Amino acid sequence: MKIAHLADVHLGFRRYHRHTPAGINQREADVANAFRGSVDAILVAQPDAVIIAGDFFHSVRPTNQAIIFAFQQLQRIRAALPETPIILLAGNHDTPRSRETGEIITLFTEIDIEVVVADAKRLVYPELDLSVLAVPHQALVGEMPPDLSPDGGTRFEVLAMHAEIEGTFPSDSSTAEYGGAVVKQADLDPAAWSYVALGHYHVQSQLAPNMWYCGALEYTSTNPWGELLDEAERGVRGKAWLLADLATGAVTRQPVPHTRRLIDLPPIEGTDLSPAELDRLIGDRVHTLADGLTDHIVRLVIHDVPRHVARELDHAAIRAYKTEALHFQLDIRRPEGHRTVGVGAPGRRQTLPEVVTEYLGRRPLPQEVDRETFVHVGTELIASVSHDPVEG
Ligand SMILES: [Mn+2]
Repeated sequence: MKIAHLADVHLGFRRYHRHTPAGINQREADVANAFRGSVDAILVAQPDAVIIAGDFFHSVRPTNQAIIFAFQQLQRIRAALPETPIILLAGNHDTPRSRETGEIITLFTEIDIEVVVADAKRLVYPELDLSVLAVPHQALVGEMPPDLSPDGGTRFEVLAMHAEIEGTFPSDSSTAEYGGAVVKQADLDPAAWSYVALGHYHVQSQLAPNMWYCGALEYTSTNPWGELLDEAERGVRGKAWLLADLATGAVTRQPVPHTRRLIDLPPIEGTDLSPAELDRLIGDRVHTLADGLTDHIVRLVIHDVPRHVARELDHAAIRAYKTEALHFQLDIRRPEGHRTVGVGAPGRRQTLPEVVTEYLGRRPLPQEVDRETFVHVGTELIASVSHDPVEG
């Protein structure tokens, strides 16, 4: 009994200003390719069931292009594996604030996909001796939290859920997606289940022998650099889905081929350096990349650079780096006195954008304000201010 466990596909995600020759945002194309590649691998693996644990689309109203692409890819699985249950549950990104809006993912019921959008639903497949309790985001934010226990009717019992399991995200939670439902560890007994397939956290992580966040298929959180740090801390590199064999308990990582490379260059301590010295160090860092900047998403943080020094940098060279890379983020930070020191993980100072992102993510909002948009706009604003002399 093998389950393909995917989550946080975020189809329709867009970032940066580069487009494909066909005029599609390059990151949207990357995210689509990551899903297409995963579907290719699912067809080879021939699982007995496919679970997509929420955030299939990046937004409640994806573009027609994203919807058509999603339909085609799900249809490929349906056609190749006609008897295989495909279970798609809604995450916080898939769930409209008003039920009147409706969930686009319900469209896929037309090709015999089990779509679970509001209440938790127990799906039973007697021929597989399998039951799946599918718990979408909406089910966990209502007044009556669902009972998260198996019913004991089948040999294999799977819990699939889109939520934050309390206390399992990194202490510096800037990589966590905001707006997720929180489930207390005490309300969940993984040992009672054959497997627990989680969605919401974008870095693959194992919470119990049989309980996993499979992670996103691409870097689609608001803080991809934090995702890289979390990956390093967890000994994970890159993006993948999971193939869980419920009979043996073996869970194997299925890497997404050709994921776009994100490169966080070693930061520069800018204290007391002249603009010319900084220009040289920036060039040195960039030239450590054997295959150059082309096609990569690259960040270089420089600490402790006063405004008047940043202004004198070689902006023509910096513009050339920006033109070459898919995205080159030169993150120049002011001297200590101007920096807000946060409460991040030991040894890592929270940056001002991180502090702001975290605050906006927690701040109570009127119901009609979309949290993700609110946080995104605030983060972009603070980034544009702190990059002022270089970006402005
Ligand atoms: Mn997500």
